[in-house]
Amino acid sequence: MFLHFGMNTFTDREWGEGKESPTLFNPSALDPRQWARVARAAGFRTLILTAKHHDGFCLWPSRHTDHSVRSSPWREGQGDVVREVAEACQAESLGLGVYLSPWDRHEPLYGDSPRYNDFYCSQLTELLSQYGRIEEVWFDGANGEGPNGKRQVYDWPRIHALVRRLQPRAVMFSDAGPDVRWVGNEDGTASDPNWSPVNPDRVPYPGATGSDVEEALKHGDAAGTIWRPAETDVSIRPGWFWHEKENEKVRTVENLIELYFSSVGRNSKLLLNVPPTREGLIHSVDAERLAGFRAHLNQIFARNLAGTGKWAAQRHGKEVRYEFRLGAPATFDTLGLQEDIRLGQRVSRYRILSQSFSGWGEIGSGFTIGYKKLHRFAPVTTSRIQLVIESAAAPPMVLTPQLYST
Ligand code: FUL
Repeated sequence: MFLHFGMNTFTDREWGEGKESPTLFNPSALDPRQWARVARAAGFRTLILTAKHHDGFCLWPSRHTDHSVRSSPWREGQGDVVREVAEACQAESLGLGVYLSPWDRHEPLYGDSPRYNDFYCSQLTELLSQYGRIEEVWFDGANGEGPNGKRQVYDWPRIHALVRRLQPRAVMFSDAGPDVRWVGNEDGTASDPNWSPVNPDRVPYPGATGSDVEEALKHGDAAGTIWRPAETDVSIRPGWFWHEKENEKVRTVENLIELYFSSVGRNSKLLLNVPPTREGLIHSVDAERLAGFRAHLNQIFARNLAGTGKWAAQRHGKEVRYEFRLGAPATFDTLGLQEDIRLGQRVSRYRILSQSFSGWGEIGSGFTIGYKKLHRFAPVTTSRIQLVIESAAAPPMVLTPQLYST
């Protein structure tokens, strides 16, 4: 779960300018434990908090700037949101991730490249050394400076090395990875094909632009040399931050299920943003939707009708044909495929067939599978299904299918 919370929560904006007075930050009932409970009940594993968004206001008392919670009236300047979130994650057995915006509209050093890089690394050091284990570090590529704005050249090799040294198990996210890549849009849809391998030259740094960048982010590369799976970041509301007027625009349970199928169901991780309110709580509407989302997912995936059976594979020239037989005919409308990704990602085109009294009929088709691919279709009743791999980058290794009835 992504949590956008900070100065913008209090100014009702999406991008602050960096000139906001810290006195505006004053959540009346901040309770990260409530965020963590909501997240855990909904099945999330990690909370990623905007420790600093583009406006530069820090949710922890950084020693390197006054523009932080320390200058706010909240907890009389003694508070630390990052610490409270870290403790809540620990208490609820969740991982913790941090978003530290590279673009900083408040910090005067921004644009003075070497000095800002020092500043940024100092802030990162605080976040990565004071709050226990960090699962993910999120580098946002956004920059709204425009052609006449400040120009900051980030020292990415140094930044990456710092994360590796301080939190060797953390994954780093950005357009350009290095570990997890942006999926190329913010509407919650991964593409097909979606290769986890990438050719790193195509997106050389976070925020890189160019005609090929979007394609590279969306699809990855069949022949890529680096394993960099896509992460789909999307908000449960129209904005990333909480706005009173959007309380009526929270995604419905149905829409959240769509998101699940268009992200997790297309070989991507889902990073769903749920922004806390000005009080410092997850709003009841969002909490309700998330509970409904979990209940619906549980219902869909309650029972895998495929049991523990195995595929039988046969090669027909260039094609590999997998066949799966059920002990008795079953009715299902959702099918999950997975490759054994310990051996890499290989499948590049396939069709799924089911046998009925009138013969074999197609119930789905696609390009890549990867870690997970989910298909939904009108209910079929059958005891035999086939997966025809029409092309693959190497001999395919597809795991037993999963069959569900919703
Ligand atoms: C974007 C930012 O500009 C948005 O404010 C938000 O943080 C989103 C996740 O990334 O690049």
